[in-house]
Amino acid sequence: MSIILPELPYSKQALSPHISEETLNYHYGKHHKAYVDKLNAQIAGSDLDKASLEEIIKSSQGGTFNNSAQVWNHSFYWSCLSPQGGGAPTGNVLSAIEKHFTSFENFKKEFSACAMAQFGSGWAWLVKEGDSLKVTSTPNAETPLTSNSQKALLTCDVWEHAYYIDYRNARNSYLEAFWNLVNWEFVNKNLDA
Ligand code: MN3
Repeated sequence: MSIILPELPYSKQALSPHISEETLNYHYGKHHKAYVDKLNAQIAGSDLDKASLEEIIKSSQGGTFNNSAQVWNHSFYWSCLSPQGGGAPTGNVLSAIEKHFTSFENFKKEFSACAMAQFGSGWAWLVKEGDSLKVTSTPNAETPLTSNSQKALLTCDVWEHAYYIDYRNARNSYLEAFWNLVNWEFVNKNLDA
């Protein structure tokens, strides 16, 4: 069984002007695809050949971990974005955010500050931990999926390849654009699951 590159949930033009078609051509079409291709080469003929992506992530280290976790993180990230996204959260996510971060504005500030503070490549996350919500970041390919206590609700890719074409080195401008795309319906699904 090989790991499949999932279809993007929208067209490559759909996130423009916040994230351009050119960025998606590279970020999805080259970076995400390369993680899938390298992972398939690494697991071919090994005992992970028939494992699910989640099983591979939880049982591997080194290059196999990095590629498999990056495949999962990117698929999750694409689902966190939507051309119909942005604005204020709805449903249970709104009440949970107001409970744990006082207000949506305050949550945005904390999440963006966490994303800015991640040195080098990595990911910013909103996770559910026990009965609480928490903002956190991970370096490189690290993912809450390997945590026994955290469930990922929302992520933002802060590897430079996520924003360099559209915003050069200005991670803060990319983060401002990110808030126009957040798919709160998906975040709600993760919270309620
Ligand atoms: Mn990326």
